[in-house]
Amino acid sequence: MAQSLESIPNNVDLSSDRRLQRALEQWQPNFLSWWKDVGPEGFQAHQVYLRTAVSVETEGWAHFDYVRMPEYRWGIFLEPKSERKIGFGDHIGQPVWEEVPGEHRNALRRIIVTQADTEPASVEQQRLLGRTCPSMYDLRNIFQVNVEEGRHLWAMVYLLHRFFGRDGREEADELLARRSGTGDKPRILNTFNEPIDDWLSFFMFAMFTDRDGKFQLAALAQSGFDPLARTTRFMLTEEAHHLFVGESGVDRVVQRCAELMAAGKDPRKEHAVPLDVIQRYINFWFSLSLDLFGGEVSSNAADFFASGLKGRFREDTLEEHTGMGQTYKLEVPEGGKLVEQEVPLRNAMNEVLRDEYVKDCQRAVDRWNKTLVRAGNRGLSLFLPHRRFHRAVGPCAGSFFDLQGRMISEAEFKAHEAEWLPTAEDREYVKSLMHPVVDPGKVASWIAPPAKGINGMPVEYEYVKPPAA
Ligand code: BYC
Repeated sequence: MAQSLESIPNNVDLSSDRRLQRALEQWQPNFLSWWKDVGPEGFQAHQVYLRTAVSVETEGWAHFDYVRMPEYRWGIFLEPKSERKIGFGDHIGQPVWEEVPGEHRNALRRIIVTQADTEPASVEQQRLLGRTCPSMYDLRNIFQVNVEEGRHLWAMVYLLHRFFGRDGREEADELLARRSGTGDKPRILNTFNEPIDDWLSFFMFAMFTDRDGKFQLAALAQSGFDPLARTTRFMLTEEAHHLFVGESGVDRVVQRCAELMAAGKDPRKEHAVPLDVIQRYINFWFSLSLDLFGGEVSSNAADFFASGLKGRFREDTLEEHTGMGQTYKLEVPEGGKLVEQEVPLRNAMNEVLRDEYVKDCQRAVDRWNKTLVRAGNRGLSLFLPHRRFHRAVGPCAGSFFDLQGRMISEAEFKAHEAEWLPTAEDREYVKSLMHPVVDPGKVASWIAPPAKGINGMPVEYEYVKPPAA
């Protein structure tokens, strides 16, 4: 029996809108059966020490307790209304919209559906990982991420049901019908169809792909469509934990490798991940995640900005908000070489957001490099490949570049591919390390223990309890 809607925490006064309530009541059991079918496999009856958002107030959004995942209270939260004005684009200074303006309906629906689609996709991608967790702490963390992606899906489905009538309801149903990685009904964006079948990939995904989520949500948090802005602002508070899981997860893999190297040992012989394999995983997941920002020059992006639907990262802190009369310089491949192009700034909004993303990724890589040095390794470092490397979206797709972004021939790329991107052997080796470690406080051979536990609990706390016999 599905939970009654009244038991779903919400601050949108659901019970006062009977039509909406009925529509969501019809969607809810389908969500739960989707969760049971393609959510975390083998752990649906376990008791997991989870954070549940019960309100948007500081003390309400981080309530910790043991929960069985299908009973997690997926709530609908929007930050409170304020007297905001549209902060950028052609409608700058006008009051924000509380309803969808007819002329922006299609664009908004498309943005919301694209955002929404990534949430269930990531749960599907990660569904088998519980079986090979490197520690109980990590097991709990992946489940936390999974239930919150489920909540983010609820957040977007609420917007579709509330503001897009029948079309919105159909889109909400489609969100449960598509499946990551399938040929006939794949997820919308390419990265969300990639398999994630080992924990190094999961940490890379949470580091690089979830970080696209941070920047896209931050751009939507500026939206002139206020319900979207208020929803995404609250989602960002949860997103921070996902990024922590990714960044610190990779850091612990680097730390284990670094400590072994500093002790004169071969990480491979000690069942850890060698540095060159870590680098190839970075190259792969960073380049894949760069694609999620869309093409470098995009009329969609220009339209989204002009119409006030999607701003820049921290738009409210910038000095100029129309993007008019300004240009952006970039190098694109043309006729077999790179040529400099100067495009109107509005058309480069995807690239502007990607710039912020790259800076944030570099900060995390700098931290991993400090970990290498702290363990006693000099002269070794990890790095981000150039943003032209291994792209499948935008003008660089179809051309070949090395890690420094130099244009090369396909033959040259092929000759170096095994140095630059994970090989079948790398993937097999990483998979061979994936044995479950579930004794509280113990960790797998390939990763350092976490620095501290969750919510003030010790690292050896029993974060996941098996179902009662
Ligand atoms: N894969 O004008 P263009 C997250 C399509 S992650 C496949 O260059 P645009 C999360 C594009 O749709 C954040 N197709 O790009 C993370 C268009 O198609 P049409 C998710 C792609 O439209 C981890 C064509 O190529 N949120 O939250 O300016 C776990 C030309 O497009 C891709 C959002 O994405 C791709 N990678 O920008 C859980 C925010 N890229 O028109 C969650 C909403 C582009 O030819 N989405 N295309 O049919 C958007 O703002 C935009 O749709 C995009 C693309 C930034 C994705």
